Amino acid sequence: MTSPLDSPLDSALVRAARRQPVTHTPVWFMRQAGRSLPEYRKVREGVGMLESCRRPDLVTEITLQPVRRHGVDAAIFFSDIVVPLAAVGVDLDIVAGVGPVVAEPFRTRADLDRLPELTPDLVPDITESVQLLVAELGATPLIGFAGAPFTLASYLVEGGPSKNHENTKALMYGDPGLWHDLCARLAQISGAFLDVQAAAGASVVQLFDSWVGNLPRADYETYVQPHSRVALAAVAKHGTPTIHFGVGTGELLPAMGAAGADVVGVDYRVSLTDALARIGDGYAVQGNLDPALLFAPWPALEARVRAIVEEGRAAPGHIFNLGHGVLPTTDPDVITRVVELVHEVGAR
Ligand code: 1CP
Repeated sequence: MTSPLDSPLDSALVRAARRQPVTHTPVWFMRQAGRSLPEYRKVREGVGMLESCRRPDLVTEITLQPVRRHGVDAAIFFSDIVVPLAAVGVDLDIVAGVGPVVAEPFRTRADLDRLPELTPDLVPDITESVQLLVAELGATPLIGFAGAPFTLASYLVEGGPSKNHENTKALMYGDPGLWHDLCARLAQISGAFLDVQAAAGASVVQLFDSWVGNLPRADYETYVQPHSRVALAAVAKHGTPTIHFGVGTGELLPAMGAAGADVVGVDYRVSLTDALARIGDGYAVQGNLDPALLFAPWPALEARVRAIVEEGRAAPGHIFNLGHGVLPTTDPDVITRVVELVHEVGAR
């Protein structure tokens, strides 16, 4: 919705993140790349997930697919939160239908030796992919991202996806010294991954702390927030706006904002109105349609989209999104229709 000569820094997405006036409510979808698109499944045929994240030809094609198809206001860089861990040498794989699996889970101080610093020379392909994308995207902003220290630690310590995070919590509460050292390493890796993307031209970055909603606020502030603050601060020198998102984080929203975010991501369990009352007007908000509503009959979905856009008008900045990622069986045409509706009712 901008002319090709415009800069992504003048886009509705970047302006909303900076709490500046916008021409319309910007919209993108977490996990818009991959997942539900047939054109994604086609280019991924016979290529492993981790390999596809390291090939600039595939990364650029997959990142652009949802922009072409849906007309969203931003591209999200096609990668995964474990890509920087693999880049520093952690033995892991992304197993289809499972997610990230770590060969030897992290449990002791000796394991820290397997987590060296991330330096840009370890990820030249990421710089190349971002540069190619920024050139292709013109006025459409590219969102870079990384996993936050807590969520990365949960995969390393559990060895893979986990419901209860019991080993992670046992380490955190049982050996706080080791926990803080582990998270300090992860904050460096996460921050450096964001920095590489911002330096190569990403206009916004999002820090995903997907599983941190499993902690009470006081523990979040003690064990997690200082490390997430370091990761987010890594892009301050570029002036890049930051989005901070987690699932089930209703109790943590003010603390996640205070970690140094410009935009607080809100999942679908808390209304934007309640979220704004909790965080105050010092932040923009992103969210928060329930991904399952994309399966509901159009009148029910339409009413909810309109209500969220309306609630968002009271925010100092609102980026329309889901409350978590697109579910794999979502009908892509429904996503396109939601984008059109947000642009129609979100026009200023
Ligand atoms: O083979 C495949 O196609 C694997 C599926 C897949 C894809 C397409 C995985 C495995 N990751 C991705 C890409 C991805 N991952 C993106 C880029 C695309 C986009 O957003 O449009 C992003 C932003 C991520 C981030 C990610 N990976 C998160 C944070 C976001 C969230 O959903 O909370 C997390 C937690 C992961 C881990 C992960 N990677 C893949 C899976 C299936 C999972 C989750 C596993 C679990 O439940 O713990």
